[in-house]
Amino acid sequence: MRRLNRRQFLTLTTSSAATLLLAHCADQPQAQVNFDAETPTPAENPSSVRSSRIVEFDLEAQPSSVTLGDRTANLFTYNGQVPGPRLEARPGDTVRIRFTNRLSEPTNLHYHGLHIPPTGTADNIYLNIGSGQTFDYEFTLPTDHPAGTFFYHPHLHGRVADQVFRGLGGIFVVRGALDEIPEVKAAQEEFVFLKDFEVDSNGQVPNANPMQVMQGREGSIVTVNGKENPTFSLPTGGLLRLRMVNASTSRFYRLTLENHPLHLIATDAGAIAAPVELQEILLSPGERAEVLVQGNQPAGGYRLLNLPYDRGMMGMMGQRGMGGMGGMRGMGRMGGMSGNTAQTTPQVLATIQYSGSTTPLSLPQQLLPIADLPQPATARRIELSMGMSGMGRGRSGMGRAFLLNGKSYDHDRLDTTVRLDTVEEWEIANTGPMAMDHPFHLHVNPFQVISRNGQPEPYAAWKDTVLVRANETVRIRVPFRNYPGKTVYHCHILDHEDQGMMATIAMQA
Ligand SMILES: [Cu+2]
Repeated sequence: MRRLNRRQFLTLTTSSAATLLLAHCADQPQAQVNFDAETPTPAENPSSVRSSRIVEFDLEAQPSSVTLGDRTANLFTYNGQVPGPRLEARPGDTVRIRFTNRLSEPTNLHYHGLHIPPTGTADNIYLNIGSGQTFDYEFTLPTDHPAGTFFYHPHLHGRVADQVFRGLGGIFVVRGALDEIPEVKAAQEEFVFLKDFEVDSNGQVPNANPMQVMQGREGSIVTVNGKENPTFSLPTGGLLRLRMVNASTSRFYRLTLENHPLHLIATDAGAIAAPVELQEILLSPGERAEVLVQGNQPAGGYRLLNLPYDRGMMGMMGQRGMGGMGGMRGMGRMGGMSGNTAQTTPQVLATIQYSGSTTPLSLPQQLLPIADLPQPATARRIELSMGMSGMGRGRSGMGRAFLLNGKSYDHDRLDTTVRLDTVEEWEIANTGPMAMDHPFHLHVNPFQVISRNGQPEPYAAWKDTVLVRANETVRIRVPFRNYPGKTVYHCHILDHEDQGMMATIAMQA
């Protein structure tokens, strides 16, 4: 690693983003920052410093013993920690990740939400990195890549739900224009990595049974940044920026903060045009949201709550939310792993504690414009459904198949072909008498939601995962840009994905 000369170092540290990144590296010794030795970097021009930067990280997937609350849990981790180290880069950066698999099974990495190639050493989910192997990921973020909160996790089909449930996942931050908006920059930044776990009395993660797999497994230990009910401090008059990621295999989070509205500033793939005041936010697996919280209430502690939400029982068990599986729900409350807790009381996720005071900070009026998408060249319909399984692949132990357009995932089948530099409109319908909620995720290209059941979306936003509720039809518009190659779209209840609710898309020049 080339040492920075003093002039470059001073330039970089006068930029707050660079300071954050360097500070971050200091507390996470695995992360390194390199600066391209070949490219001259005029110190007077910070943007050219950024555009020539190389950021390097070492990541090891490994079995680790981790403390979760008052328990010791034998989990899968990146670099021994849960969540994995936070990786940070800027638009235009070249990212190198030396990835080593110290698990006893194959795995790989998916860069959820990043607009990078689906091929080669980038967001290539077809890689199979065997036990003991090292692989060098390398990709360059486009210079117009949005700033936002992204998410890396394994994506080796058939093992995704289990590896994520055992602990694999981390945040990938892209810092850019959103972070430079003065009010956003002034806010205290905190990350909220939402993840549930289950461990038995020996600290082992239990295997999911077929019912749990069918519903999507949930754990009874619900954590924020690997901790139960952590505290975030907020000065009176200040602003708190919560950057929230649902990193769970299957659990949904219906988030609300006592006595404080949430001012949404960014969704999955970056900023929205102006803050939107919300009383609650629902995050299904894979979704992210960034909110600002104003410290304008009487000093004290306020709980970030996960409100009850029923994402649908298996239809065959009876009416949605009407009990059906009372035993299973009871088990969830008592602490055992369930398929779908359908919890009935709010859970405390974290506490916002007032501490000190500051000159009152205001909310931003505007954030970043969101491009209108042109009329689509092509329309498609994608049906999410659960059928009776035949003899094919993707069969669940309970005889249910998880299907996209009536088919279970087949690695060798190409389901959708699109042309680069076109915009498509997709109608995603969650159909069938046994429907439950499915979060729909498309790799590589973010999209905008146009309508839900015919109701126009209230504000424009870039998404890569959208919840399609039972018996709902969601229309999205997707611009396919930059990168040819094959990738997938799928349900982000990862047990459903592993069981076949996934399809292959080819982007062609
Ligand atoms: Cu699903």
